[in-house]
Amino acid sequence: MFLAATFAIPVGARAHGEAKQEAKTRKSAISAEEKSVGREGDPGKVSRTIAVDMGDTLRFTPGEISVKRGETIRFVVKNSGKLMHEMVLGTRAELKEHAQLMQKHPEMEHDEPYMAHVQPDKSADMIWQFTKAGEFYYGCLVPGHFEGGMIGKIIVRR
Ligand SMILES: [Cu+2]
Repeated sequence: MFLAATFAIPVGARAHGEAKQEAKTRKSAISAEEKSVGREGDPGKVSRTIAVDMGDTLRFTPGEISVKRGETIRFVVKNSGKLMHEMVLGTRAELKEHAQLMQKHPEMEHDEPYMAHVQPDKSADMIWQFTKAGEFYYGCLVPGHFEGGMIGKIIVRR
Protein backbone atom coordinates (compact mmCIF):
# COMPACT_ATOMS: atom_id res chain seq x y z
CA MET A 1 0.00 0.00 0.00
CA PHE A 2 1.29 3.39 -0.96
CA LEU A 3 0.87 6.49 1.08
CA ALA A 4 -0.53 9.50 -0.65
CA ALA A 5 1.89 12.40 -0.87
CA THR A 6 1.23 14.46 2.18
CA PHE A 7 4.08 16.92 1.94
CA ALA A 8 3.03 20.43 2.69
CA ILE A 9 3.64 22.40 -0.47
CA PRO A 10 3.11 26.13 0.08
CA VAL A 11 0.45 27.34 -2.30
CA GLY A 12 1.96 29.20 -5.20
CA ALA A 13 5.33 29.18 -3.55
CA ARG A 14 7.47 28.04 -6.44
CA ALA A 15 7.83 29.91 -9.68
CA HIS A 16 7.77 27.89 -12.87
CA GLY A 17 11.14 27.06 -14.29
CA GLU A 18 14.34 27.44 -12.45
CA ALA A 19 15.91 30.81 -12.85
CA LYS A 20 19.45 29.84 -12.01
CA GLN A 21 21.04 33.09 -11.13
CA GLU A 22 24.55 32.55 -9.98
CA ALA A 23 25.25 34.59 -6.92
CA LYS A 24 28.81 35.05 -5.84
CA THR A 25 27.90 35.27 -2.18
CA ARG A 26 25.74 32.16 -2.11
CA LYS A 27 26.40 28.56 -2.96
CA SER A 28 22.93 27.88 -4.29
CA ALA A 29 20.62 29.68 -6.70
CA ILE A 30 18.43 32.46 -5.38
CA SER A 31 15.16 31.06 -4.10
CA ALA A 32 12.11 32.15 -6.08
CA GLU A 33 9.86 31.30 -3.17
CA GLU A 34 7.46 34.12 -2.25
CA LYS A 35 7.10 34.47 1.49
CA SER A 36 4.64 36.72 3.28
CA VAL A 37 7.37 39.34 3.67
CA GLY A 38 8.84 39.08 0.16
CA ARG A 39 11.55 36.98 -1.44
CA GLU A 40 15.24 36.35 -1.41
CA GLY A 41 17.04 39.27 -3.04
CA ASP A 42 19.41 39.23 -5.98
CA PRO A 43 22.83 40.56 -4.89
CA GLY A 44 23.11 42.21 -8.31
CA LYS A 45 19.97 44.27 -7.70
CA VAL A 46 20.59 45.72 -4.27
CA SER A 47 19.01 49.19 -3.96
CA ARG A 48 20.48 50.05 -0.60
CA THR A 49 22.42 48.72 2.37
CA ILE A 50 21.04 48.96 5.88
CA ALA A 51 23.24 48.22 8.88
CA VAL A 52 21.51 46.51 11.79
CA ASP A 53 23.17 46.04 15.15
CA MET A 54 22.18 43.38 17.68
CA GLY A 55 23.17 43.53 21.31
CA ASP A 56 22.87 41.57 24.53
CA THR A 57 20.37 44.16 25.77
CA LEU A 58 18.04 42.23 23.40
CA ARG A 59 17.56 45.19 21.12
CA PHE A 60 17.99 45.79 17.41
CA THR A 61 19.41 49.11 16.30
CA PRO A 62 17.60 50.57 14.45
CA GLY A 63 14.37 49.27 15.92
CA GLU A 64 12.34 50.40 12.95
CA ILE A 65 13.12 50.37 9.22
CA SER A 66 11.23 51.90 6.33
CA VAL A 67 11.56 50.61 2.76
CA LYS A 68 9.68 51.03 -0.48
CA ARG A 69 7.88 48.11 -2.07
CA GLY A 70 10.12 46.44 -4.66
CA GLU A 71 13.37 47.49 -3.01
CA THR A 72 16.12 44.93 -2.54
CA ILE A 73 17.96 45.57 0.71
CA ARG A 74 21.33 44.28 1.77
CA PHE A 75 21.13 44.02 5.56
CA VAL A 76 24.55 43.99 7.17
CA VAL A 77 23.68 42.38 10.47
CA LYS A 78 26.23 42.84 13.23
CA ASN A 79 26.28 41.07 16.55
CA SER A 80 28.03 43.36 19.02
CA GLY A 81 27.09 41.19 21.97
CA LYS A 82 28.61 38.14 23.60
CA LEU A 83 25.59 35.91 22.97
CA MET A 84 24.36 34.40 19.71
CA HIS A 85 21.75 36.55 17.98
CA GLU A 86 19.83 36.37 14.75
CA MET A 87 17.64 38.52 12.55
CA VAL A 88 14.61 36.70 11.18
CA LEU A 89 12.08 38.43 8.89
CA GLY A 90 8.36 37.71 8.99
CA THR A 91 4.93 38.81 10.06
CA ARG A 92 4.41 39.22 13.78
CA ALA A 93 2.34 36.02 13.88
CA GLU A 94 4.99 34.02 12.00
CA LEU A 95 7.76 35.20 14.31
CA LYS A 96 5.72 34.47 17.40
CA GLU A 97 4.94 30.97 16.19
CA HIS A 98 8.56 30.35 15.24
CA ALA A 99 9.78 31.66 18.60
CA GLN A 100 7.48 29.22 20.42
CA LEU A 101 8.89 26.40 18.32
CA MET A 102 12.43 27.48 19.20
CA GLN A 103 11.52 27.47 22.90
CA LYS A 104 10.45 23.84 22.58
CA HIS A 105 13.37 22.79 20.40
CA PRO A 106 16.33 25.06 21.18
CA GLU A 107 18.67 22.76 19.27
CA MET A 108 16.56 23.10 16.12
CA GLU A 109 18.71 24.04 13.17
CA HIS A 110 17.25 26.52 10.80
CA ASP A 111 18.73 28.43 7.96
CA GLU A 112 16.63 30.20 5.38
CA PRO A 113 17.16 33.23 3.13
CA TYR A 114 15.00 35.36 5.45
CA MET A 115 17.25 34.86 8.46
CA ALA A 116 20.80 35.73 9.44
CA HIS A 117 22.40 33.97 12.41
CA VAL A 118 25.35 35.89 13.70
CA GLN A 119 28.04 34.77 16.12
CA PRO A 120 29.34 37.24 18.72
CA ASP A 121 31.57 39.93 17.18
CA LYS A 122 30.68 38.84 13.66
CA SER A 123 28.58 40.26 10.83
CA ALA A 124 26.45 38.56 8.22
CA ASP A 125 24.69 39.74 5.08
CA MET A 126 21.06 39.09 4.28
CA ILE A 127 19.70 40.22 0.93
CA TRP A 128 15.96 40.52 0.73
CA GLN A 129 13.43 41.99 -1.68
CA PHE A 130 10.27 43.46 -0.19
CA THR A 131 7.57 42.64 -2.72
CA LYS A 132 4.53 43.48 -0.61
CA ALA A 133 3.51 46.68 1.12
CA GLY A 134 2.57 46.53 4.77
CA GLU A 135 3.90 46.13 8.26
CA PHE A 136 6.44 43.39 8.91
CA TYR A 137 8.86 42.51 11.66
CA TYR A 138 12.30 41.14 12.39
CA GLY A 139 13.03 39.23 15.50
CA CYS A 140 15.74 37.26 17.24
CA LEU A 141 14.41 33.77 17.89
CA VAL A 142 17.22 32.59 20.14
CA PRO A 143 15.16 31.22 23.09
CA GLY A 144 14.17 34.02 25.44
CA HIS A 145 15.25 36.87 23.17
CA PHE A 146 12.01 37.42 21.24
CA GLU A 147 10.13 37.08 24.53
CA GLY A 148 12.54 39.66 25.97
CA GLY A 149 11.48 42.16 23.34
CA MET A 150 14.09 41.54 20.66
CA ILE A 151 11.88 42.62 17.78
CA GLY A 152 11.93 45.42 15.22
CA LYS A 153 9.41 46.77 12.73
CA ILE A 154 9.65 47.17 8.96
CA ILE A 155 7.25 49.43 7.16
CA VAL A 156 7.02 48.66 3.43
CA ARG A 157 5.52 51.66 1.61
CA ARG A 158 3.74 51.30 -1.70
CU1 LIG B 1 19.12 37.58 20.35
